[in-house]
Amino acid sequence: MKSPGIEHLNNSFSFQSGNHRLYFKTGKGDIPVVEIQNEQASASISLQGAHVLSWIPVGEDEVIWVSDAATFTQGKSLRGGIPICWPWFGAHENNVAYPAHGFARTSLWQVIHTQPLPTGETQITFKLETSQLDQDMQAMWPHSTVAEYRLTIGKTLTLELTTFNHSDQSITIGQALHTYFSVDDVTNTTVYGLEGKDYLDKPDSFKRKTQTGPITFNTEVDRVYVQTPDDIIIDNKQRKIIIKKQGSQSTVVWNPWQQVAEKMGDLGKDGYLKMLCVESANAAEDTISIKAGNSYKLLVIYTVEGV
Ligand code: TA6
Repeated sequence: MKSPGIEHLNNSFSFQSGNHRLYFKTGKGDIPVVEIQNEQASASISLQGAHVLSWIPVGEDEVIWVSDAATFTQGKSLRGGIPICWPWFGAHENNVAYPAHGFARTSLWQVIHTQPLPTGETQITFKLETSQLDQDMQAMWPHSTVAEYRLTIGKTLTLELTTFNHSDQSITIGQALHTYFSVDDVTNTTVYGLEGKDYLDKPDSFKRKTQTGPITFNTEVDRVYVQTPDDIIIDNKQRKIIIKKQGSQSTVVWNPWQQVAEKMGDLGKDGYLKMLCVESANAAEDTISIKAGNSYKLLVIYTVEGV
């Protein structure tokens, strides 16, 4: 889909009242970006992938990590932020030539609504309609499906991804909000909430294992924790990030560690020490079946607490 142009976006959706402001600009790689400022936070979201690039609650440091070496290219994924993996997670089940994590993160999303809320937060809603994608993508996903993504930006960040099945058959989706959290030092970071849960260990041929105790980081971690709908806490000594979720059965935890990061080439120097992905997902055995005419919502709320 073609970008509607910054002027048109600003005419249709920008607003400013006092310190509350939302406007569009051309970002890196000529990709439109929406900038949001209110009394509780600021945020920046790329229209390609409806990809959150920054969220800074007032008085806090940046919560979202974007690699120094990230490349911003139309139609290509970007290292960092909050990529939306949809309508499948990881490699496609039947065709490895299809893009990993689906096509939502590399597609241009439409802005359909913006609103200053009486709470002082800002709301913006994006939409991706598969019937408007190019032929190649429609061939990969021949089901009439719409994704709506509503973000509420304030002291907390609320992300709601709703999938509408407009086709006349059931569909099965995999999905993740593949959030790269900014951490001071991943070796000083602990993830709580997955103790005793089963996970599929990607670096060990997806073997099923059980988590003992909280998760700490001193090697590559690339795991899909299944049947994990409960809250997660990332504690990196400087602060805690609390992840509350609904409609997310899986949690993916990923840090590539040094060797894999070097091969990937876009994590920047020692970038792997500064990031941690904790992804609210429906993946592996937790994919979601949506009947014809029905919808499914994944809801995630992030809060930051200083310690
Ligand atoms: O969510 C974890 C993961 O699937 C890892 O296996 C790792 O490859 C990562 O995502 C990044 O994927 P990407 O396609 O963005 O390079």
